[in-house]
Amino acid sequence: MSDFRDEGLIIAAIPGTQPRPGLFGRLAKGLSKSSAQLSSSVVATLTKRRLDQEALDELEEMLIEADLGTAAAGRIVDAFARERFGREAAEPEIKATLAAALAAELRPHQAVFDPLDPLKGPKPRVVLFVGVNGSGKTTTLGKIAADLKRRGAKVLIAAGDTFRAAAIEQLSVWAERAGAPILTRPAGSDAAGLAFDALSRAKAEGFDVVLIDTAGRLQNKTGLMDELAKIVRVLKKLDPSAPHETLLVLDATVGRNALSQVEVFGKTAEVTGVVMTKLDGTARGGVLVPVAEASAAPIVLIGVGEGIDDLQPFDAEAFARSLVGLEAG
Ligand SMILES: Nc1nc2c(ncn2[C@@H]2O[C@H](COP(=O)(O)OP(=O)(O)OP(=O)(O)O)[C@@H](O)[C@H]2O)c(=O)[nH]1
Ligand SMILES: [Mg+2]
Repeated sequence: MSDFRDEGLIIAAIPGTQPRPGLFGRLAKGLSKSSAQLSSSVVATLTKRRLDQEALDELEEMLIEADLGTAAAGRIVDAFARERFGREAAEPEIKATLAAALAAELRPHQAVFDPLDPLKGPKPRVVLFVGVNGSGKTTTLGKIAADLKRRGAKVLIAAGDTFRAAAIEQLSVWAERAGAPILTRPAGSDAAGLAFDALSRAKAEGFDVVLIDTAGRLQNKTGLMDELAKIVRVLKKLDPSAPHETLLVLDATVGRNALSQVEVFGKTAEVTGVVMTKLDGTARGGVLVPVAEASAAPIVLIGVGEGIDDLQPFDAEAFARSLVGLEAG
């Protein structure tokens, strides 16, 4: 049995737990730009028309334009070709077929992020946040801290982005909002040293989780990548199994550029889960499909807004239905 409360936002995907009310509504609203684009183009092209080769070719083109990638677009078109529509397909059938095909693409790539799962190993659990500049690392860390605190966990935040003073201030605001202590060092300090101190303190004081922010790093800046490797090395001196989770935070608004980030960070850091943020700010939410397929690590969380409650567990079924503008299943 877990010592923690079985309710919350980001653990809603765990069987037997209570999702917060309104989760699907927030998802649908967050994805409204993407669904407006995708469903209107697909529905307009296919409704009241025979699904002949020409229609299927047009569908494939649209799916590729919606950033789904050629491989997934091909398989989704195949699913449409197998479907025995009547002479003319109606909008609800088209949307349902598209949602089912999208869910089939995404289902193998979803997983639950739950650092409080007692089966995962001894505490404290260390979660490292990595990604390029501005992808949403600090915001995601803040949202997760708030959720873990609400579930009754003892959470320590480490301001490992020692690059900029503003980054430390931003994280301090999140720590206060979440009600979690934060360990900081002046800008310019060694990030690995701070991570070491944070884990030492967490072990000594019986924390459940340590959340470590890092500086946004461009994949081609080897200096910053080396610093990331150093943080990992130093953590392992205290706990060879740390970091237990390394979350790669990706910004959906960059579209297919996210794919190269998956590749580079997958090589450098042992990424255990992907977080896709800013899905509310883009019509390119379909990019989650090729990202999920390119990443060795599963998609665990999605960001659909800047607020403390705008982080959700990734649920392939719900995501697929929202993306085509259908109600909760
Ligand atoms: N609309 C929206 N905005 C988001 C989301 N997640 C993060 N943001 C915003 O994106 C901006 C950058 O987020 P940060 O969390 O500072 O990104 P970061 O990766 O820590 O950035 P660096 O520390 O500069 O590398 C902020 O203005 C956030 O409020 C989201 O899911 N939706
Ligand atoms: Mg940051």
